[in-house]
Amino acid sequence: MNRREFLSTGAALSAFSLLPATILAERTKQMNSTKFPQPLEPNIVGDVKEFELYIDIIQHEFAPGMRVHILAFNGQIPGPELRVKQGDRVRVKFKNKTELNHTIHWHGLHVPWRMDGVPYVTQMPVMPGEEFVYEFTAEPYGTHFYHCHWGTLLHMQSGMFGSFIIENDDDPIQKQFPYEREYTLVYSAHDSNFIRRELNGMLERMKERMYLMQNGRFDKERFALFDSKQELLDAIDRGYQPPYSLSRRAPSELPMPNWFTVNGKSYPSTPNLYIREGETIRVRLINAGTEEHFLHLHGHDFWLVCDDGLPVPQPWQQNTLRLSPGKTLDIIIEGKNRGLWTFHDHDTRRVTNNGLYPGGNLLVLAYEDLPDEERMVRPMKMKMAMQPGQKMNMLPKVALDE
Ligand SMILES: [Cu+2]
Repeated sequence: MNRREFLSTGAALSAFSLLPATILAERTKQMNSTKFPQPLEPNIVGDVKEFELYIDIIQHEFAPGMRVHILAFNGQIPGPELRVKQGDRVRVKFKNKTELNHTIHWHGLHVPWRMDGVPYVTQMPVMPGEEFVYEFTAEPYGTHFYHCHWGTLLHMQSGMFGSFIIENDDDPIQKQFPYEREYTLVYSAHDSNFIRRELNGMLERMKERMYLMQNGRFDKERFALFDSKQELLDAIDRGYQPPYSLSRRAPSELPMPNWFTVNGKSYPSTPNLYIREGETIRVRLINAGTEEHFLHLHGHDFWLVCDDGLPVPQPWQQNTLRLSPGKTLDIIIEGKNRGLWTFHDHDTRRVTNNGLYPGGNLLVLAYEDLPDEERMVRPMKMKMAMQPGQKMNMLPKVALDE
């Protein structure tokens, strides 16, 4: 199949899966419920909610037929959703099942500093096979997330992130905009070539390091591994050349994301947001990736109600928002204009898969109570079909000013 044929196949696929009959089918709706972060059940130990998270390497499918090896919390990307009440005592037992180092950082939470998950600042990295226990009180209220803080450029885009929702029984958003359903959407961007190359390289280096450690021949400097910043500075004074001075990687080798995901999936596998006429829904948006997203909703103005988890003093309406890396925004959508409406990045480079449109973080706001007569669409192939003996009097131009 050449590139032109592939593109036209892509367009046909897009049109097909956006048909109301497909998107509103009971089977599609059932499958859709699995496309959101699944909440992790805590064990209740005394007055503590105890969660168990582990990290391992799995094979994951961004879109049908596109599989990559990634780092996944509890076998999922994003990791499971941790959802607690404000003021809850939380314990997270984190087990590292990979041959790489990791930590967990609680993004937006006010944890004691020793629980902040920054290697060599607040704790030593959690080494292969090791376990680390995080414990803190859930503060403040709102939409937050967690992610690995070791080798973040690789580890985050490889899948090490998940939503962390802190609820309040006296929810100010629920009071102002009574909503029945809510959805969590975690955005990310991935360079699949970078992930493959770097993960393989890291695993090779770790194998060598473990071997040398077991044989008492491990050399800290060779692996750029120091116990403190001072130890590194002292080594440099003695003539040690840190990796960055040897220019291991050119700026052009920095990742160029070619996959843009929502909840770990790219279109056509992205989740749909179902709504009914007259219903109000809350959508929690989290950007766990490296790219800025300009999310635009067709046919509606939504309310921006929370910024970084904090309720904004005066919610306001807009139809395009800017979701910067590390930011969380909560929006309220009111079901006032029935139909099927796309919700996508207006930086259209991010609605592609491996450079081809359509793809990326394109998703649909779908009115599930759309009347039957509005679900009918005349299929493209019937429209295009030529009658026998019919003559085309207009041939399409295939090239312009070439
Ligand atoms: Cu990690």
